[in-house]
Amino acid sequence: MTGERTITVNPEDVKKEILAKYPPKVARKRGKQITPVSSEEDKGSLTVGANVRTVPGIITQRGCCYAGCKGVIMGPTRDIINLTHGPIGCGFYSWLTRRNQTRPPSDDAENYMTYCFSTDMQDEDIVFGGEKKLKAAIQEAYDIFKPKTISIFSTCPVGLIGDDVHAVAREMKAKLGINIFGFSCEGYKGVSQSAGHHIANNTIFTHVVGLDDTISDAKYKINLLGEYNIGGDAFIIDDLLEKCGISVVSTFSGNSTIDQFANCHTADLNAVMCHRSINYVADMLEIKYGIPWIKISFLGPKSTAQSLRKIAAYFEDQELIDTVEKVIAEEMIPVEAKIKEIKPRCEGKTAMMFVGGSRAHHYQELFRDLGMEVLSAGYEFAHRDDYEGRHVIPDIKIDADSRNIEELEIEPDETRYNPRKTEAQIKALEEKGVAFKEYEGMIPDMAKGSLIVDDISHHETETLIEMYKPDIFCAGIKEKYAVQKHGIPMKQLHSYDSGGPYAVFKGAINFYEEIDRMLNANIWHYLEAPWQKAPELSGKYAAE
Ligand code: CFM
Repeated sequence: MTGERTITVNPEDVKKEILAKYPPKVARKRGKQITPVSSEEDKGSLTVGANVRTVPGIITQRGCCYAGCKGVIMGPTRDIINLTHGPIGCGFYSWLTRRNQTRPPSDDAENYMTYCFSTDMQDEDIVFGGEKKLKAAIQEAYDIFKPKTISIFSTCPVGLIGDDVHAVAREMKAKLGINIFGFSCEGYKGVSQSAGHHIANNTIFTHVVGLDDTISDAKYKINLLGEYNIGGDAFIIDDLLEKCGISVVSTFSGNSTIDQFANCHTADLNAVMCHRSINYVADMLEIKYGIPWIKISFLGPKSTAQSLRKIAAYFEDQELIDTVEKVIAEEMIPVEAKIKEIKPRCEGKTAMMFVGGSRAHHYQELFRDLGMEVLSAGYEFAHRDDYEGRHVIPDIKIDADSRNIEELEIEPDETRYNPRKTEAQIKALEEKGVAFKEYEGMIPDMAKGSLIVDDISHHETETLIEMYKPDIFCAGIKEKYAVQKHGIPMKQLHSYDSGGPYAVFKGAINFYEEIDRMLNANIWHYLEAPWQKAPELSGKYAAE
């Protein structure tokens, strides 16, 4: 799948060097999460240990369950009052810290994203219980804002003292007559924010999806799952889809509203962008309502074109297929021109990326477009299927941490289950290359000589940098300045620093320009310390 091999470092050596610093027990554990890609042929048999506890004492980049639920999945939804039940720090640190943008239709439309709602638990609430305070907070939020939905997020202490947020939600829902529900997303659940994604998926599916059966008369209706509008990505994806004549019923959850979720079961196809965070909703929508899902990616022009073609092929309408081809041809002109301009300045350079649960894979294409090689990549909290492909799901061992996260038993809806395609149609489409319910993961795209590292630590990051010497490193704010101190440009792929959007064709152009600017900025030449330039002083001890 990948082009010419340019990697000269032996990934086995890098792994050995990383593990050499650990005590044997830790080395054994970490060894399972570090996978050298030593040959093209063996890629099919590689495994990457993932979704397991971080070793205590190792500095991880992971977040907590509450962060995955409140910040990631529910964060971009503007018209729900998201109330954090807990000490103020949890609410404060998840307040607008992710660059998910929103565009309310008018100035007076509901938009609570700029507010930070919290019960601000104090010592006495921990000792005597916080339910009363929670009820009062819901009442207060209702009195001031009159929202149509309030949701409650549980933090660690709430689970430890046993406040029943669901009972409070039921009581206040009956009292106020609006939709109120709670998330059991205590920070300590699971091993990372991934647990919070699953809990958010389950809760929204239970309390919101299916509440509004209105079917719009748009011809091609899809849900965009796993796109969070960081830096405005969802805005330009929406523009592109509109240009093609494809309607988005609901986005989970970039630039979204509660009404979109309520109505999402009326779409005819689910297009899944970030598989890790939202595959549960995709599966549940299929089982309950009969909507098939396909994996797509709008990061990189090739993936964008391929994703549009898949969506068009699914609807089996020549008019749509023709429009999509026309749009791709048009959009590719400036993309190709930009690649031609920038590639000579970036070709042969190398990159590394360690991000969340999908971008460390999706962003590789944009670097390859510029003739760059990806030396090493990994996710913080993805599962084995995000590395190895969904075919490994039946082999994944369920451990105590995952057993803690509820799996909903979903049945076909008695009246609304409506398979959008017959089995024969699905088979015919699969023969044409439209794979359903399939994600092949990161491994097929990794080059020979590269190294995959799951849940990377600071020590491992530094060893990789020293041995592979990448030209650019991509991760998040926690790594940014440590990496830059090595004299290596660092691009944040979570927040995009202050840049973006980077999705679809237009965003790809922004990304190429950004990488060019970062790689070729003069500043990096001035980073050599005087003793690195001048010959070292040599001397002798008098005693010798
Ligand atoms: Fe999905 Fe995301 Fe990601 Fe993610 Fe995230 Fe994010 Fe991410 Mo930061 S939902 S897994 S929990 S694509 S916030 S928008 S960038 S770690 S790679």
